[in-house]
Amino acid sequence: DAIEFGLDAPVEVEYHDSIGSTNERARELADEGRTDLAVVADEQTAGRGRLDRGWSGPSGGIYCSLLIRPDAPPAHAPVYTLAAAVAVTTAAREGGVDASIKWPNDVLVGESGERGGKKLCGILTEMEGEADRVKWLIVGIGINANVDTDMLPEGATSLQAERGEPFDRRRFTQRLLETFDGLRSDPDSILDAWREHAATIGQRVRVDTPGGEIVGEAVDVEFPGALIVETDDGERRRVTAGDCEHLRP
Ligand code: BT5
Repeated sequence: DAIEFGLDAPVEVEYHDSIGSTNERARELADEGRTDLAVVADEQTAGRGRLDRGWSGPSGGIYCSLLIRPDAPPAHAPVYTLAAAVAVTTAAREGGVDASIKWPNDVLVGESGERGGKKLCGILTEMEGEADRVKWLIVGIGINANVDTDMLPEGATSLQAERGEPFDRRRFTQRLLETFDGLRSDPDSILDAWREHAATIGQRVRVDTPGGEIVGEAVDVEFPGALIVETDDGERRRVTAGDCEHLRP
């Protein structure tokens, strides 16, 4: 069930059965001046997460990097991470898996359950700016699709494990690319869709930010992707980067 066969995507797709990292490959294509394409693989052997963390990429997954050159300042980059999270969540829900987004870059399943959500997907957005404009932007999306959970780190889940049967990875990838394509030129629609698909809004959260830890209630998201947290002393904090944990009441 390789993704390649019969994929009907809104952008050009470069497909690999196995690759080190689709983000690395997309970067090579960016350096060649290319744009509006997706690098997609079934297996990744040297996948990367944020902050030098790794990403497990067993065969049966969907590893996808979108290369775009939006006419936008570098500061707008986070909104494309939100758009990708919406696209993954949409495709998962269409397939019967009740996924939701954890700010900023995770898609979880079972967030409303007692033990908290399990990670289905992670997103790594990389960018180069040039004179106040984005030169290239790569949105790397790793989805545990038809993968056994014992191939994954603790706390992870897969589409197949959640539904009890394999997903059509081609269809999922197609819906992912279509949804992202439909959102990417309209930041307002991205934020609206994000709020609709997010688990984080309304939760009590702890966010580890470069400037220290913030605890409070997540009340909204603001362009280009900042989380608004109301702390216990009633202060409204605007968090632009960090790792977020949903706290159980
Ligand atoms: C992410 O980082 O969640 C971003 C992952 C992006 C992966 C995609 S795959 C396509 C493209 N090519 C790449 O090389 N990368 C992108 P972060 O929030 O830092 O989370 C990383 C952490 O998630 C790790 O430290 C593990 O704890 C956990 N993890 C690793 N592999 C996982 C998996 N397959 N499923 C769930 N959790 C995983």
